[in-house]
Amino acid sequence: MDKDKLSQMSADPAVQAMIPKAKEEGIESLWDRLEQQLPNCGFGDLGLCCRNCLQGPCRIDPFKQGAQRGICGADADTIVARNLVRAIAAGTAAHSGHAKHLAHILYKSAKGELKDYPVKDADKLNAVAARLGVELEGKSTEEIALEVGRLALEEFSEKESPNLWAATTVTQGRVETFSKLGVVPGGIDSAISDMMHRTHYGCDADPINLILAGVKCALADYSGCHMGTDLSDILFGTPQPVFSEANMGVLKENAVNIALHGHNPALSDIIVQVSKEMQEEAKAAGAEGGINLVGICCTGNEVLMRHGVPPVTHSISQEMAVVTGVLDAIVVDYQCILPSLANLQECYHTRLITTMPNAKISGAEHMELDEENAKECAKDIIRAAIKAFGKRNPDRINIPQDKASVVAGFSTETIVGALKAVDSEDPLKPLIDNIVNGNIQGVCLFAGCNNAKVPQDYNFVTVAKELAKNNVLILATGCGAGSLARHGLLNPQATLDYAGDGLKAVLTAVGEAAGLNGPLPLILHMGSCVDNSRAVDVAVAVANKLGVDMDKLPVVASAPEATAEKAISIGTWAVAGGLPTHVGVVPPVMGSPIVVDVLTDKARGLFGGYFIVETDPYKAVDKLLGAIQERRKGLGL
Ligand code: BF8
Ligand code: SF4
Repeated sequence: MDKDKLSQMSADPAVQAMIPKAKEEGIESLWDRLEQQLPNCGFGDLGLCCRNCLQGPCRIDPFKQGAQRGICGADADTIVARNLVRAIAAGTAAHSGHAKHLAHILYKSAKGELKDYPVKDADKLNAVAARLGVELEGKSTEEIALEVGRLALEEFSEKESPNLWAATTVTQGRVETFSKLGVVPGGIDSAISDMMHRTHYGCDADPINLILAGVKCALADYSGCHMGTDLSDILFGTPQPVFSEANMGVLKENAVNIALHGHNPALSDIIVQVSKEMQEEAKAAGAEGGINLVGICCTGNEVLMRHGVPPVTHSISQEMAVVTGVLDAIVVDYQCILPSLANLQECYHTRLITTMPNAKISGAEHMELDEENAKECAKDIIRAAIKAFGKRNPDRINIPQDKASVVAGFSTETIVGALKAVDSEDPLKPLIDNIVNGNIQGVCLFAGCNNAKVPQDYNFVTVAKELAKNNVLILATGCGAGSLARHGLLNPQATLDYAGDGLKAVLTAVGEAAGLNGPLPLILHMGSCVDNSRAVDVAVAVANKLGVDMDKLPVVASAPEATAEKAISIGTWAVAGGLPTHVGVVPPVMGSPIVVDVLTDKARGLFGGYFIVETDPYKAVDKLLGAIQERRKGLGL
């Protein structure tokens, strides 16, 4: 296949090696389907198609007089705003559904109903409980867990008071801004439901009112993300620095390769735990290398952060992991799983195993997680993979050798711990001093997915390298962190190769003080997409220490290859949180001048944050650096 064409699909050499193999073997890939879909519908692209009632679909033609309203009279601005906020609601439902699942597990576990889910990190439990106002004195871990589980579940329903997870984790200044604008979320599910109500036929037709409600829902999404992080840490442990590798070279020909894919650690963490006991079973089946667990997408991030499980690939290249011919099973929970994985079973022995009642895929085998017998379930799933190992087709095997070393596990606690090695009394001081003296110009959080419209990883790698060269400290989550990991940017060598002098000096000083024998990695992996909340915690701590609000900090965010509706929710709360937020693909809002104006300009007056839509990565770098410099100037730096 033509080299140029391949590099238009993915910048990852392992993926580039697998695409032609897939072609030869007659596999239809995501990129084939992209071609079949092009050109995208122009109305949908602009956000100008409405299907919210049975009279439609209605489309607004921006170039044609006389078709400026849908049948009911909704205009372009209303239709675009409705579509946008429905996407925010969907993202919120996904993130918070994940958190709610963990809240049920914590609650039932505290009642003694789930033996396989004990509290693993009591310190984190106590810290979260104290933040939520739970009295700790004289209570057992189970009693505290019960209370936190109950409070978490209450956060979903109708409530008068502000959502605790949002209210207790942002700056006072943000609380005031959100109160003034009427966007303080109460119950998370109520916020989602309100979004569906107001976008129903004949309801909210004021684009500004719709967008503000969308912001409120996005802040409920933030609560869900933060809750997801907190409860995962309580149940499965708060991540510590961990060494691993990333990309397809982590697959082993002589081992049973099992990919853990989706988002929630509820099953995947248990699989990691029991896999240790099952190595002999795998060996007895002829797999000398035993069981080799690998990660895909955010479930991959969860098990990387806590156990060092190496990620094999992410997001749009998930099919290509199957094309290697050595993946024996893909075990999925929910979100970001390509249904096409089921079709690949026609050509490869790889078993696709669904495990959640709300994410079945036709053609896949369903082995539902029974939380009361989680370890047994996990063992059954591993046995299914061991069986599949014997069915490999030797003619189909080709493992790309690409892999990069990765240091992950940068929870807020890890970062503060590393800074404590420099100043045990006042850990944030070294970070702030270096921002003030300019060694660190600012901070950028990379988040979000790969997108088939962008050569995979190209925007991530280009923007990250340029920002690092300009002494911007980089944090990353989600498939963004995965992308940067596969390209070798999450290790100390990358710091030496790509960091500007100031950044290099800081990462080296902190890394050496923390006993790493070298610098911290160029980019700090903070976890999965819900773990964007960890980055907020760091920014809030810095803002509080400096005595300014979030919208004054030289902190920016970038989702240069965003795809999922969840990314729209996160981007919206990042903007509401005061951050200039770059998106590298054009979201379907361009059909409404009012919506575009609010998101990219008016938001700034209301929240301090705003969207930067820029598809050219080099121009995006200029804009992000410009935003950082403007903030520095505002702080007198
Ligand atoms: O929640 S970055 S493709 S896996 S949505 Fe999905 Fe996007 Fe990946 Fe993580 Ni986040
Ligand atoms: Fe058309 Fe209005 Fe129905 Fe939307 S809600 S499909 S614009 S009639």
